[in-house]
Amino acid sequence: MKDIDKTPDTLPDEGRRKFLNTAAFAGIAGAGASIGLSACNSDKAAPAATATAAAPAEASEFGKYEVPPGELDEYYVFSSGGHSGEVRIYGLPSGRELKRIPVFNMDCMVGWGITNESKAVIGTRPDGQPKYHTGDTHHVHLSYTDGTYDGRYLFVNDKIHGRLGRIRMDTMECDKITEIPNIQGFHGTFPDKRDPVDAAINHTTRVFCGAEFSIPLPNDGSVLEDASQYKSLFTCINADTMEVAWQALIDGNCDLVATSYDGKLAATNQYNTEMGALYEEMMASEMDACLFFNVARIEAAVKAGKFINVGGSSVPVVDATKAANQDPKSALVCYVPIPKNPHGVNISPDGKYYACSGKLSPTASVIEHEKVLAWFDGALDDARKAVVAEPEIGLGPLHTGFDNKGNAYTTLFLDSQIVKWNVEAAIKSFNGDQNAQVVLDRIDVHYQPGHGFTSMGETRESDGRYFISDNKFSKDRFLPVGPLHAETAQLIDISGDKMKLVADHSVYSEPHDSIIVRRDIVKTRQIYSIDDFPLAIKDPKESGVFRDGNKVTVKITSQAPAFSLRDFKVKVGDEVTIILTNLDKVEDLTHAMAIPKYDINFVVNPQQTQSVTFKADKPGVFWCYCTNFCHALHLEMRSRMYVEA
Ligand code: RUQ
Ligand code: CUA
Ligand code: CA
Repeated sequence: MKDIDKTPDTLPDEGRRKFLNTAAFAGIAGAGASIGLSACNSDKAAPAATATAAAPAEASEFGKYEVPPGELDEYYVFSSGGHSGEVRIYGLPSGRELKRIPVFNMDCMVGWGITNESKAVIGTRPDGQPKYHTGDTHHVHLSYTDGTYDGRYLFVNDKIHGRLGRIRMDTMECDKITEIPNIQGFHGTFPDKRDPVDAAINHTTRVFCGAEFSIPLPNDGSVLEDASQYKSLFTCINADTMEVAWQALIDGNCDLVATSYDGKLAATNQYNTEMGALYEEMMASEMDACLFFNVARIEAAVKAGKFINVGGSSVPVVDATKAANQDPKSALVCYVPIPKNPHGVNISPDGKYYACSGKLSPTASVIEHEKVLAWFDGALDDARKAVVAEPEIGLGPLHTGFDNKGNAYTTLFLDSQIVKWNVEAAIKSFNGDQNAQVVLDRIDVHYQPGHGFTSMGETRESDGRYFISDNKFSKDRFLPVGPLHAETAQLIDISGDKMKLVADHSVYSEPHDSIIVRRDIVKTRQIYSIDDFPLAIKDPKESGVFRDGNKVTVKITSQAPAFSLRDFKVKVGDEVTIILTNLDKVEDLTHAMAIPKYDINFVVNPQQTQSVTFKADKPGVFWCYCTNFCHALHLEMRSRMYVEA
């Protein structure tokens, strides 16, 4: 640490990069060293903004990537919000943040976690409060039709509590949340792209979910310390009903997830084949694996009753452990050995290859889809032979995005770089062609990239225009804001031979993964249909206070700048339900209702109905006011709740 302490506060870009790299590498090399993969071992205060990577000569071009006032972006970026438990939307190339969609978190802006309607989606405890107050979103993916985004749904995982959230894209609101039984650390997720059996179903009907942390099954306290008895499950959820369809018991753990374009395979990389409980144990062996699930065979096994149930759950669990799957011709899963603690598995837009990077090995393994299918047919004697290339690309490779020209772009965490490499050249080189030029370009990013993704790159319509590097450290890139820096999403133009860094977008901590979606794919609505809400109050004349014993329903409508009830009276001890319908039909004319001391704040968009239920436990006068600026008389838009003692 002494050397680090001597590090000057202001390092030029190159010096800082080397320092980060050395520090990070020292962590890996030293057995038992506590810093591991972290590069964040400087306890220095953030330097004032100093470094600029761009050469001045390039500066004049940056205007090309700006979006002038009044003009719209070309792409949407959907991004997970990490600790916040939300999903975020920003525009590209501008980087302008457009919206945050609450999913696993509470949000007063919309009343998520506060209204009865949102609580019904989130799930509640017996006292009516949300079951969980925390979330950890990592991976976002849209539903597919014909191998490209169809703009119906967006799926997002919650790593902490093992939940999958679904967002309907017309209103960009979460409409379903499913908690997966018997897992912990739900990390990778991916929707399928077509049905493995029925060729007529060419859209998403399943979502696959990988459990990263192995646990005792059942996790009821009967097994605690003995990690050799822990297990992981790989889960399939029905994308339409959002019910858990089946789970597969595996050896080792799951990390990220990918799906094939033909619907036949779902993949998960695995960094803990060792089944260690401590990180030294998890990096003990030279090889881990990438698993490929044969979806049709698993579902046939479920149909044939070849499953068990675990931990009191009724979900069928098939046996996808190695011991039970020795014969490829009947195997439910194929374990492809991959070097050391791989992270990330991504499929190329032509559907032919998976890239699975080593993290602790400087390699990307290229796995050929057809070869995995051949293994399942008994035509490949060794699953390792499905690996058709394994180029050395740099240190700490994590995630890979693809363009439309056969090139891959992999984030190098330790090198703080993006490396561009050619897949076919890597295969040639693997086969002995010494002239094959595998690595085509490298570019510095700032710093320690995690996810990286290309525009439309997870679809057949990958367009090769942009790459975003979601970096884990930003240090000197933005004005310091205290100990936790803003994160960076760096925009790279990949349309030419050379990658060009064209923008540093700051992002609120901490996006894990994002996708870049062409704007024509996303079709939203601005006005709800009043009939979508069973509780809707369609006429202000239906407003009023309706009492049934000590249960009181207050029906109110809003039309700028007034609520239909100027006041309403309830009694201490009543269980009060307020139903509010916004009768305004004008786009963007949203109202809201906040009630001081009663912890209530929610919005109603045009033609939307929302409700809240609470105990009237405080007597007095309470101003119910509109919190969304809606009209010149917005401040005057109020009602009074009288609570009689
Ligand atoms: S993981 S930095 Cu949660 Cu997406 Cu790879
Ligand atoms: Cu209605 Cu402000
Ligand atoms: Ca390992």
